[in-house]
Amino acid sequence: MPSVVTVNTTPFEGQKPGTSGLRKKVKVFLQENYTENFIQSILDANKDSIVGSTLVVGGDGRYLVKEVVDKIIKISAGNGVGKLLVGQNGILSTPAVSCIIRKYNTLGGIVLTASHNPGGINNDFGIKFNCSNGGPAPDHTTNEIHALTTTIKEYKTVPDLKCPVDKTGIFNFTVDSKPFVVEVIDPVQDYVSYMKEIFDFPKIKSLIQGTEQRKPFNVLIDSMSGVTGPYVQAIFIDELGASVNNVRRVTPLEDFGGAHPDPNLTYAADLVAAVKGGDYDLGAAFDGDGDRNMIIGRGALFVTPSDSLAVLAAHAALVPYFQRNGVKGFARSMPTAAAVDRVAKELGMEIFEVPTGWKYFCNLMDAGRLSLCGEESFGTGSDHVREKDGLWAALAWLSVIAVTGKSVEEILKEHWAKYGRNYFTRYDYEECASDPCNEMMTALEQRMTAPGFVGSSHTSGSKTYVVKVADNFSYMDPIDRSVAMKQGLRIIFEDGSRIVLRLSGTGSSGATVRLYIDSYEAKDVLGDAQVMLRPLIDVALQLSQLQNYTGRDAPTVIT
Ligand code: VG1
Ligand code: CO
Repeated sequence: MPSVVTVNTTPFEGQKPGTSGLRKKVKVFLQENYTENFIQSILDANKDSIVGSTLVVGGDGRYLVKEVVDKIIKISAGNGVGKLLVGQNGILSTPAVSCIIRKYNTLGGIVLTASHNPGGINNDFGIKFNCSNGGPAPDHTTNEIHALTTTIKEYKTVPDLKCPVDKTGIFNFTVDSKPFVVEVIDPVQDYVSYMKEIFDFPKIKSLIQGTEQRKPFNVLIDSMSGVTGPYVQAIFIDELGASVNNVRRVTPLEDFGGAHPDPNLTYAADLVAAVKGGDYDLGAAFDGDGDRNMIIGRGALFVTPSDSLAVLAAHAALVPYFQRNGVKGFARSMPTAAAVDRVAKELGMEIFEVPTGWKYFCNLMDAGRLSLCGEESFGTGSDHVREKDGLWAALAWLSVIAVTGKSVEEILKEHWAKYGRNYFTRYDYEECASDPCNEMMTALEQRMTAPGFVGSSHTSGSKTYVVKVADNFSYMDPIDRSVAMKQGLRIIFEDGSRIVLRLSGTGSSGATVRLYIDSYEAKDVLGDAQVMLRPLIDVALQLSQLQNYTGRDAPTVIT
């Protein structure tokens, strides 16, 4: 009979979860006891309810997922967990983990992913804990996990417990006379049947297959060699009748084929080129763990995530899930352009502005005040789960198209004509040196908060902007009244235009600077965002001295 072994260990520095879990280079996780320490600390943070509990375990298929699943099985057994629901081969998308936690009322789940960061031995890995509501652990829980990692002395494991995860089935073990169960589950089944409840699949199917009156709506769906491949095959090919020519990169690869599994115009450039050059009506791509999405229309017309959220909010009533459950409110992260705010106003709906990171939406959803929300970083979702959900977003767009009979372009242009347009762009400067970036943020904050800054004028070309508000964003959760401070520097001008600057909390080394710019136009809605926003970008670069501090004269990624 396998039995529990207690292993002595010492703390590692820096096991502090960021915007979405602990993300480091694979080689960091490969250090002896590094991964074990963090898993033990997750279980210790739940120590009052861990014995006999059920947890969900799965990841995005990247390098190290299988090895870490095996460690989690052994350490869970060592800590008295009753049952694990493990995705076959360790595969579960992030939204699927959230769906399964909620469906089976588990204590939570452990998600193995570094999301949109590259994979492989020389790249990134990540571990995230989700709570019983299916959502990413809130700050007080991740702070507790981090505190535990700084004092850890031992972990408990069952080294002799061998559990294959390459086939579905129920595996019963007895560990020191107590039962321990591993159920290896089909990664897609629960999620796919949930999507069939949320959306009208027959309607989307007839859109994709066409009818006697209408030619098929030709989609190109790109899984970027991430975890959504099997979900895309099950949904688009098996359920919705698309052909293999409608999907690409649907086999999950440990290194994502060497690519950056991030669905944006830079890293999904080949999807953009394929849609531009081909006869496609809609293109969609998802990130490594399946929570992000990019939507483009015919000719590769780009839908900014901020607009995507607003369009879906305006059409939410067309989705069967919302018809049954009602639409209760909208939200966006602070850097996300305020397009959805205008829809909320029109519909008389509550709207919330939260810090960056999906965890900040979840309390509002649990309290029944939020149905639909999004982030400018290609995250869109609803209260059907407690993660953003890439495939959900693509299906939501297809639903709107199926019901209205309009193209992506018509939908977007009609939206702008009605509500006006929030031009938006984000500049990312990836993997800069940390110290100068921190200095830049400190210097800018000092300048912004010095007397006289509010009211000051800033000119670029023919445009002059007058500062109305300048602060480091802080947020009080309306439900539990917890406060998140220092969530990004923002300068809001008299005309409503905004400059936001923050440092990424998902990188695994160095610093990534994100500069967000947005500006509203009521009438002039058909311009090019980069041209329209140029004066404001110049003001932001002048004010922040970003090029001096980072030594970069151009961003790594422009969205
Ligand atoms: C980024 C995005 C944020 C998103 C987070 C996790 O965080 O800006 O909006 O919630 O990634 O997304 P940061 O701190 O790097 O800006 V994912 O797809 O990595 O789970
Ligand atoms: Co992701």
